[in-house]
Amino acid sequence: MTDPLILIDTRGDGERRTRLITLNRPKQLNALNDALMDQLGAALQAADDDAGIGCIVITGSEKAFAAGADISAMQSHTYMHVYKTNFITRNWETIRRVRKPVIAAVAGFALGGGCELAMMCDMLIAAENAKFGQPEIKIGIIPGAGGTQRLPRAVGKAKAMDLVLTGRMMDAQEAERAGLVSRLVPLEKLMDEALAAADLICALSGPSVMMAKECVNRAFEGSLADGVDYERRVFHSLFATADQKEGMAAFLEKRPPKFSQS
Ligand code: DAK
Repeated sequence: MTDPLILIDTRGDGERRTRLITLNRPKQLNALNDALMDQLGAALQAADDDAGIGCIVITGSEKAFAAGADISAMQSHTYMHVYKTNFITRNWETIRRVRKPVIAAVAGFALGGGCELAMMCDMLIAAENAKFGQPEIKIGIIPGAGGTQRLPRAVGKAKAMDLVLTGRMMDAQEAERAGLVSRLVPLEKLMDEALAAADLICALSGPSVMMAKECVNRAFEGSLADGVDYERRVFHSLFATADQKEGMAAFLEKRPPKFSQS
């Protein structure tokens, strides 16, 4: 029996719980091969479809979140092969379609496709030993899963150019200063912190959480004016929900809200 490429667990004890997905190729530093990405895509889709799940956490090992796409699987590919098969695009796109929040809990190396995967998540919580980079240039390629696009949006052009052109790694402290990382925590606290954040999200109104995620993502994809208009429409629409009535009533009555997810 071979080890599963990802481990799937459900955490928390509220009405909606957290799906914890652990990348599990520790000997290869969680190098992301096609089979692993297929399984990750299926697990993300299943969590998104499950009404009992409110948030998803993706993590790796203490040594590596993921050291990139699997170089041994790519080395012999030809241009015609990668072009015709739309190389590994299919199973890397699922995460972009997930509507529930996805938190990356990153320890150790997050390089190449591993850094890109972390950047595709909605929140990035890093352990103090995390190291980020886009080292593809050192093996004769460039980032292929959005690294040249998301990294500059996260850390600005200057630092993105530095990382993409030299292939150097940045440590967790530099990544936090640059705005790539939302929280930096000691390694031993990483999972507690990520799962506690997920628990908080699970307890909220799912529809407003999904709409908030959509709106923040709009900020990266359109103009400021369009984004603000979009946010306004979504904001108005939330007044049609039971959870808005309940959330505000609970505040005024000085009690915790009981969201019906509707
Ligand atoms: N692929 C395959 N194996 C890897 C790997 C990788 N990316 N990274 C590490 N490994 C393997 C090593 O070969 C080694 O295997 P054995 O020799 O034990 O069999 C084992 O993991 C342990 O690694 P090391 O012995 O090298 O460990 P060290 O602590 O000395 O070094 C390191 C750790 C992370 C600095 C080093 O392993 C390293 O530089 N790894 C490669 C990092 C890298 O270049 N990553 C970028 C890969 S290219 C796309 C989507 C994604 C992508 C492209 C397109 N589309 C959607 C179109 C992504 C491309 C990439 O990520």
